[in-house]
Amino acid sequence: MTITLCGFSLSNYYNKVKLALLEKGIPFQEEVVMTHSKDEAVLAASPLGKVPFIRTEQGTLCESQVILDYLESAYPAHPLLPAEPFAQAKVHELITFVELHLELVARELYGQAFFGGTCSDANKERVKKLLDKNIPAFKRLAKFGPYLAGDTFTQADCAGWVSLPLVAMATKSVLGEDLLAAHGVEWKSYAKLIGERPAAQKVTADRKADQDRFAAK
Ligand SMILES: N[C@@H](CCC(=O)N[C@@H](CS)C(=O)NCC(=O)O)C(=O)O
Repeated sequence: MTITLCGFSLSNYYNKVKLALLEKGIPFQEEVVMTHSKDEAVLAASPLGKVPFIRTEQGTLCESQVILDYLESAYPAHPLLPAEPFAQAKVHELITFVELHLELVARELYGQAFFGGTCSDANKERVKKLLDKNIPAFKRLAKFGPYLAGDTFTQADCAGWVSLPLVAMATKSVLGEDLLAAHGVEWKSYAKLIGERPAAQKVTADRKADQDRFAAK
């Protein structure tokens, strides 16, 4: 059974799935698909035109967390979730905080931070207010022990490693302050630790190569 990971390597959610595939040692191939596609085949796989999605012999799946949970059930070797149901739910809880309460909120800033757009003052204020509430809440749950959910690398690290640096960079660039650091989240040492893993090094190398190709255009 071959898996095709569709999307592009500058996407944090694409890299979340890619990191999980590499960590689990699942063979896969990559297919470049950009966002906002009008292609019927892409929309059939990812109706909102978001990336990533995967193609499997049984069909397609979108939404990175859905994909990670499918991979976990279909390929139980090299687990990225604890076997015990409550511990498993705690990992999912952390992922929800990273993605729904931090990344999705900070995403409002990405246009200005990374793509030359502008964010209105009202939006900046709204985002700052939300993150000032959500980051301390995340901090109460995150263990950094040294991994997000404790002493073992899990799915939460696939989500955290790709998204926490973006939250920090976007807030620093647009709000003038790295809000994660301001609230005492030691994301830099955490990102360094995860970034030393061979799977993460591959994700980073591929992203940088694509960034260079993109800049050259
Ligand atoms: N909840 C989705 C989020 C995926 C997502 O937002 N991907 C971005 C690229 S990093 C995207 O496709 N953006 C285009 C859009 O939102 O229309 C997931 O976990 O897969």
